Amino acid sequence: MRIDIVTIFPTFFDALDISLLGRAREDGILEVGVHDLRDFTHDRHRTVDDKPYGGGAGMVMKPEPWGEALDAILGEQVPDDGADREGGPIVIFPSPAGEVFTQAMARELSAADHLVFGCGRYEGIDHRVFDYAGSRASVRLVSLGDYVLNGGEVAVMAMIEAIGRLIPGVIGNPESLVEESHEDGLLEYPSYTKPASWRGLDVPPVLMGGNHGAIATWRRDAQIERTKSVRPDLLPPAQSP
Ligand code: 6GU
Repeated sequence: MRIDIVTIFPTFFDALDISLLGRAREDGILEVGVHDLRDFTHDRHRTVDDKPYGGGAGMVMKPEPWGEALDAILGEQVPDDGADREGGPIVIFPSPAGEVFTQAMARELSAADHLVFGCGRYEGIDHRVFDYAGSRASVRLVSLGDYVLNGGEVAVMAMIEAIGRLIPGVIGNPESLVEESHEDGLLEYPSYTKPASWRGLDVPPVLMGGNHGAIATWRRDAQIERTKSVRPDLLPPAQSP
């Protein structure tokens, strides 16, 4: 997979060199390009923002640098003719006004060949940038959840980690992916390791008994209990009597 990121804080993404995703990049599974939006300006101050039409607080990101950045990244990949974009690049703009990012979305996006992330700052990006990007690629506005961040960088980092680890070959043991929170619609069961007794706290005996059926049942029950108490919204609606 190829990932391009447009941001006014390129060093923020230095952290992508480390850990699992750093290894995936060394192995050639993942290719990442980080682009400084200010490199696509032409004035002495490298201006990327201006006052909003209609007034109001804050600044809005100007469309011109975004247009040039998208042109440089997308190149001739998709003609501007409204053709079928299936399989083409997907441009993602992090936004608290977007659809909520989920494990299902991460899995879907992990199958793409090319993702482009556009990190907005200030009060947002001139809306025409989304329309223009939509004429060149599939566009999605995506939110991490119901709270406000100062800019898209932290959100994009989270999305890249969630997506990147689902790309085949990135995680050494793919089986570790199937029993995680959210993969089967439930939160994951609690895990324990040695010692069996620690500071007066004991590991549930069933996990040490070697009865695999009993262990599976205990884990499933623990998942359901945990989900009921912390995230009842994830459970199917209760049966009416
Ligand atoms: Cl994706 N961006 C910003 N700026 N704030 C957010 C968010 C994204 N998701 C939740 N809050």
